[in-house]
Amino acid sequence: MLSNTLRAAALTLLASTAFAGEGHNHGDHSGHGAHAGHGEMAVLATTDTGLVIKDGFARAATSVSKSGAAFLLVENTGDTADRLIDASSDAAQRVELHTHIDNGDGVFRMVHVPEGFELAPGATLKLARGGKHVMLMGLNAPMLEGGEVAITLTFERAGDVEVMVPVDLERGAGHGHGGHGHNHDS
Ligand SMILES: [Cu+2]
Repeated sequence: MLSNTLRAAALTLLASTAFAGEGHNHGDHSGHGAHAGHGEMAVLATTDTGLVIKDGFARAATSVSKSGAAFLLVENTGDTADRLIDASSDAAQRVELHTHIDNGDGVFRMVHVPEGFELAPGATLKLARGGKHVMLMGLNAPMLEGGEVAITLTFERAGDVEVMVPVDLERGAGHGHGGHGHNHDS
């Protein structure tokens, strides 16, 4: 794990923006905050089976956060169903597929989804703030603006697909957000 740590540190050291922060939570209690502000629909990877992985980004609430999350879209342009069943990354000690569920009282709670997310033919799986996401627990290095996180997505049918996801700390933070995480300097 040490070499992983060094690698992750090297990646994130590419970022030059320093920012102060407080708290260490995942930051997404308020749910429907995912209005993409300045997203390009960059394609990160495609598979022979017709999956198109695009529009990804990763974030953590602060520079001292112990965890972060990654978000992206997976479009199934093929004619066979698939399923996103796992994710892994050297950037964190533990990586899980998560979603948010509403307890019924308006409070959203993150839960691990071990069975993963279905990908019907023609459907687009959306991992977005306030909803499904790749959870990165125990970050090996701070997640800094301008950095990148390598994430391997495991699909039931298409197998492992590695994507490089840019760190974007501001994305989706402008609307319906709980109020934490507005700590960037610029
Ligand atoms: Cu989570």
